[in-house]
Amino acid sequence: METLDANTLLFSVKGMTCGSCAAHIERAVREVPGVVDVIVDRPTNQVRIKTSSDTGQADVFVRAIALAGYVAQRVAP
Ligand SMILES: [Cu+2]
Repeated sequence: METLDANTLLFSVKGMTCGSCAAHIERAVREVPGVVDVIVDRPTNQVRIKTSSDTGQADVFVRAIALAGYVAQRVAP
């Protein structure tokens, strides 16, 4: 497993039931400015988001994922 760098945020997301949920979340997160990469792992319900700057972004992603219809909680770092 790769290590988390300073600009990578990890979230636990509730409500993903299929691949289109994962795609839906990925699309919503990619619309947030500053996102470099998004990995949605459905088996573990985790969403890993790599950004160009970590500053104050966690709440923005929680909101973006909520607007897509899912509940996200930051788990790390
Ligand atoms: Cu689904």
